[in-house]
Amino acid sequence: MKVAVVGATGLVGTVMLKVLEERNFPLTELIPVASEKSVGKEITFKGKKFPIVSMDTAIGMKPDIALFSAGGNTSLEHAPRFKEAGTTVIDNSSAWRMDPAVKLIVPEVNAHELSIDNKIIANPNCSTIQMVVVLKPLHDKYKIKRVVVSTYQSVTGTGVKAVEQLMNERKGIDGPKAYPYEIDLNVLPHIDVFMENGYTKEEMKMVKETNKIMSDDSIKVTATTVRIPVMGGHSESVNIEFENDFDIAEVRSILEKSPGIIVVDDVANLKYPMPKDAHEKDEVFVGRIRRDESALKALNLWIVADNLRKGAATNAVQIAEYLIQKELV
Ligand code: 2RA
Repeated sequence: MKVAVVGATGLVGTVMLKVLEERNFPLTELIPVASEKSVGKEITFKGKKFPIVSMDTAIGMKPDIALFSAGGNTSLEHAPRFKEAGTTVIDNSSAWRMDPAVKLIVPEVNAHELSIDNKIIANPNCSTIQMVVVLKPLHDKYKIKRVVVSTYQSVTGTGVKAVEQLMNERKGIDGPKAYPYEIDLNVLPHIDVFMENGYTKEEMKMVKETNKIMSDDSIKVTATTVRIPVMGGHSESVNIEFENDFDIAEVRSILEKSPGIIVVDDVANLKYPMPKDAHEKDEVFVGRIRRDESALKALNLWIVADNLRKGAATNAVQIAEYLIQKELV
């Protein structure tokens, strides 16, 4: 399997390479792709050095799969070129996610939708991925009416510049700014741009992507997404209202048996999911499982995952693994 990683030197691209290595992905040739300024440099993969090549060179090499994490504009311009060359593209940007002709995939939820005809596949937004992994088994059992989610998102979701801003502020030194305000000892209720309806683009991604991935527009979703000064991953407080009532012990049992989920829920011993524990892990961690006593048939959960792994790189690699397993590529 010839695999291109487009954006190989970026935060997510670097993690994609790490995940491919860790999971011993069945690749026969690796094609790292980055901007012109990086062409000619080398990356090390499984102890071997690989030269970074240009987009045109990579397309000419006709990879079987191209994992993209290089921004929406790059993906809009070049993903169709890879598709023309016979490559299946799995794109981490938001460019294709809401295109009705493009599948938006979280393997634990809707990998079954994939077919050999899907040559551009969209990887959902990190904050959406970790939430729908948990919603899916509960929706199947109790049918979800409404979801209210508040997120607490790592600066790594913004990128290297944001991490540098946080670390510089910690050291009391000036430097490049990724945010309009200080992020250290602060929180910003503002991720991406504000829309006409007063929501941010990040919040509307969670709303629209959830309905598309769950294939159910009847699920009402509202979101408040917040940036916080942490590194290890995104955390989410999720309130779910169901059509049908539930038993807490059964909810816990369903989640414990669901793919990709680890339940950490023992408050008597102060056991609950935290970004520090989710960091560099591929699972979605769920805790603080409790009935919402203010409403009928409603549940509160706390969901944590590494946004660079399950929220981006690992989910994309898992899609690629599924395509190979089902001989769709
Ligand atoms: C963020 N989910 O956290 C967005 C994009 N990675 O900034």
